[in-house]
Amino acid sequence: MKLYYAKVLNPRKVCAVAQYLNSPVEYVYVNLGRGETASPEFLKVNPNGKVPVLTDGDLTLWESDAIICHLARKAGSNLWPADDADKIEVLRWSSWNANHFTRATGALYFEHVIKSMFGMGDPDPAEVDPAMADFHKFARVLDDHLTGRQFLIGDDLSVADFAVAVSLPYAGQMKLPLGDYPQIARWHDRLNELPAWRNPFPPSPAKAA
Ligand SMILES: N[C@@H](CCC(=O)N[C@@H](CS)C(=O)NCC(=O)O)C(=O)O
Repeated sequence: MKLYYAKVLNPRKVCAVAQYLNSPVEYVYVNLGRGETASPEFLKVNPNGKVPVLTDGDLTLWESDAIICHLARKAGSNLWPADDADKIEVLRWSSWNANHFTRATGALYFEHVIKSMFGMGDPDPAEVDPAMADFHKFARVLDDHLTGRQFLIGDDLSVADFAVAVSLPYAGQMKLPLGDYPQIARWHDRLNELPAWRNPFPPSPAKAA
């Protein structure tokens, strides 16, 4: 398997799952600063021009949430739950995350992290303020859900935890007020006990795509 990645948000969750599972992937670094996602070679792998992408034999899979489910299922790991009702829960939280929670934190990540990484200017309050309002709205939902639960889906770690927590390692840079949400902070502290979560990326870029 080949995993195309860059050291940014969505590839982070895939690299973390691959490291956690010891998945036999060859990491292929894609240099966003050099615009490599727009190269004709890369667009053949992912016509969306985005990382991450996984290739596994004849299968080419884009979308980080699909990739982490594939890696977990292939490894026979209960990160991809055995129970059908729990699989629906994975779908629910992944969908909620993409449409609400990480939609808000992703905007904050762009304003506070990506703009500074690529010299794109200061955060724009017109983008930051509504994203922060959305963060509060959906963080309340997440915090309430986590009350009395160790992980998102009961007491077992699943791919949903990797998906929904993806922006939290950048909370400081993004100025997320996690102190207002003690259950989220406690849950993320638990994820931080995993070496794969703390250090998801391979040691050095292997080669450009
Ligand atoms: N929904 C996609 C989002 C992928 C995405 O937005 N990737 C960003 C990095 S986090 C990217 O490749 N940006 C580079 C570009 O757009 O050229 C997923 O979850 O995989």
